[in-house]
Amino acid sequence: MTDRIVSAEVLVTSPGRNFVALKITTAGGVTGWGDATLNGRELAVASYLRDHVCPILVGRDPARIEDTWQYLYRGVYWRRGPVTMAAIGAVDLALWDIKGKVTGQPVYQLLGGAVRERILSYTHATGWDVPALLDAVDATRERGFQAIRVQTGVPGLESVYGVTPDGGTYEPAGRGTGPVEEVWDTDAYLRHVPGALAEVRAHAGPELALLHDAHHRLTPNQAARLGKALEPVDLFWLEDVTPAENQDVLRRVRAATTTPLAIGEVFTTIWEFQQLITEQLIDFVRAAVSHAGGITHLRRIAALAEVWQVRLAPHGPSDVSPVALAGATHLGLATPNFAIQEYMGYPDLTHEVFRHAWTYADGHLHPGDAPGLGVDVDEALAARFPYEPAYLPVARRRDGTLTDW
Ligand code: KDG
Ligand code: MG
Repeated sequence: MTDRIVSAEVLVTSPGRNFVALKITTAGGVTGWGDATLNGRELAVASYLRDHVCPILVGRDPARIEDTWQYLYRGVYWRRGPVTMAAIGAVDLALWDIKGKVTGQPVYQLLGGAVRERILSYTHATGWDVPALLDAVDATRERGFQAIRVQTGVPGLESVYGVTPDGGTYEPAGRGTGPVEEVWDTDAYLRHVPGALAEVRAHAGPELALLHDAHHRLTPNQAARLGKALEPVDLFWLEDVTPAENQDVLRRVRAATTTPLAIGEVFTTIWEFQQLITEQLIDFVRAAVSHAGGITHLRRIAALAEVWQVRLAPHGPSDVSPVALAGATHLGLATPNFAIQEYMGYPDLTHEVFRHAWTYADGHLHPGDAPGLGVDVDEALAARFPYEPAYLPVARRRDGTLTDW
């Protein structure tokens, strides 16, 4: 018998950081959860959903996931963009959750079943100076991680992406009424990072997978130089070397270095990945299941990538909620060309609000076998933590010019 959607509600909560969740309920009494968190712009997606998407979901058949995706993408005319795609992603995740609960299957079974026993994950180790970074790498290995993203401070700079000077947990979105302004100096970064990462490799030995994120800050020529300089470090990947809107310039980077490149955490559709994949300008696709239109669309991006031997490595920082992380782990378990899942981790309160079947052990994640995505939201607890204004930082060069953060 055909079911129908009777309500779609947006929940904005801040248990340790801001999240936007979508709850879809069917006439049959089944609920599904999606993640619509867009770091620093949360309320824009909440409004897009509440004001424009939720009303037109009511009455639709929740089983028709692909048709709903097309309806919200092609049917809107104003397609693409992070707000639209995060909203579509939330609906898509919630509908897969519902389909899993209705059929009594974990979502990975609906995607064709497991192609591996568990999925490799990486987390972040940071140190303001190299000795602190080496300690952080050791401590992270003790937690079982076999793949670690390493970021370090840069002499002469007071703040650097991914690192806290006091060694505390790094969270990019600062709470407050406006963005923090950071001073950035690419030349200082380029002078420091190859040597620092070489020390990490010498300390860690050859087997540990090391990753590094340049966070969109280099010119193509600088990226080519850095990639070459890092070849002896044998990185698993170098991430977001350039702001990749102009993808032609990446040919220059690719021609200069064999250091593997990971790009695309800010991309939201297959069309933004098309050139990067078909010209083999990247090795890893970094899109998040929440920001890139849900499981339905990320699966399609992975299928295109598979043709060109590019692998899927979804974005998974603290701003990708435990609901979306669940979606990524189900997809990762069932996708042959999945490579690795970022797992930055969450504040304790976040785990209490989002109770999840997915587990972390020994450097790997597993989605669990609960029907659907396997995440339940404690709505009463969530209501105790209302939205708090929070912004990602902005970066300026030493002369005050605004640059990419
Ligand atoms: O919201 C911004 C973060 O998601 C981003 O800075 C994290 O680059 C990131 C990463 O690779 O985790
Ligand atoms: Mg990144």
